[in-house]
Amino acid sequence: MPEIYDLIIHNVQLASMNEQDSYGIVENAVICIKGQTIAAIYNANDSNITQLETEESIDGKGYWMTPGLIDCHTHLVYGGNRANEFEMRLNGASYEELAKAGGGILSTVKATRETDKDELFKLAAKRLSYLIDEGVTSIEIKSGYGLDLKTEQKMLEVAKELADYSTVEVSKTFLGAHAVPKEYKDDVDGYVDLVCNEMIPKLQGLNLIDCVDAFCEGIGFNIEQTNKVFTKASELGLPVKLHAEQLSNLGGSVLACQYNAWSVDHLEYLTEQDVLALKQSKTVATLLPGAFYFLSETKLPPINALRKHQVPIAIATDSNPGSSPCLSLLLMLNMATTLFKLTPLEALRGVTVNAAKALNIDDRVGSIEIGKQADLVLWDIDSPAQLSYQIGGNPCRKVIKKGALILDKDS
Ligand code: DI6
Ligand code: FE
Repeated sequence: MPEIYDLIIHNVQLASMNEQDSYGIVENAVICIKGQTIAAIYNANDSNITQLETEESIDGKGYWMTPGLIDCHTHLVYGGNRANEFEMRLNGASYEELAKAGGGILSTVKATRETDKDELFKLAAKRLSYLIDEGVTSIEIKSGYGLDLKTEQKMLEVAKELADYSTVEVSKTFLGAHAVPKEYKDDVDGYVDLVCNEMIPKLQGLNLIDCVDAFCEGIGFNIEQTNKVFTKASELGLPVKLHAEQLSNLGGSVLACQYNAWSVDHLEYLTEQDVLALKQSKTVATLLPGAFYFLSETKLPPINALRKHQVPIAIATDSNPGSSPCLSLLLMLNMATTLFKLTPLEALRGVTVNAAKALNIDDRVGSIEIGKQADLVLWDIDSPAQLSYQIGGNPCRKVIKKGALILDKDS
């Protein structure tokens, strides 16, 4: 008796992303899905192919298929926007000056505190829909625009509800140490204590934290304060990641590696010495070309050193109202190649396999392999490089999440 599959997708060019140095291409592929899982992959010329039986099938029309894309660094839940500050910056004010003047992150904190949960949800769901439209099937969402227990909780609850509502998977990151709230303006250590002793334990108790993050920066938290947050997270068995080396080098990446961080993110000011620490760890280097671009940064992350030492590189939107108001992961592929000179293969690995590593979900998503979750995207493109090359004109045609068609632009 031949096995009966739930779904078969045939007539696709497969970029499986399951090899280090290639797209892992299978021409004229047939993907067989059982439940939520990839059960078999064939080439249409295979002799067994005639025996396949299935409940449902999709003609892939010769489209390319990649793994569902993964946006592994976003701040998608927030109130308001900062188009006004954007305008001020263009009239001469710097990002750091705006932050110091109580603008920047704190103006979004004010707006987020004032926005009720339903409205926050609506705003974030709309943003998420743009990402899904371009093939995103897993996403990370950070808190960090509440900076008090109530609002941090509200943000993380919205992130959790987005997962149920949208069918994509959401990894929830607690970023209480994102900025110092005005109530603690003169007592940063007091705020760090609040984060460690109250927020992390309570929010973990509510099952709202998958990972703990901090902004280790001159306008954020110093190494000692970051270390305190990481110590607490580790005591409670929570993994960590870090915003590090974005505007200066404080040594956050080396610290994060000592805690086996899932990733360190931004990294424009990372040194080759820091890269060696990454090499010794499993920590992923997540690059955020949208923030680099939007802040008109000129210091490039040390791409060649990361390459030389084979540190896995992920790419994400950093979607946030201040430094990367970006709702297109495909645009990040383009910027990763044009601004950071990643190859199209490296860029695509950055939003598939390596992004999965950065969220510690690479055992089930990030590549197309038998036994992995059927998170798949069909693209109307002539080659995988076109995903990085093309600017605009979204070529995504179908999105499949856990074996179910969640978006179909051909129907
Ligand atoms: N680094 C960033 O790029 C964002 N947060 C962070 O820690 C910026 C957040 C904002 O400006 O609202
Ligand atoms: Fe960020």
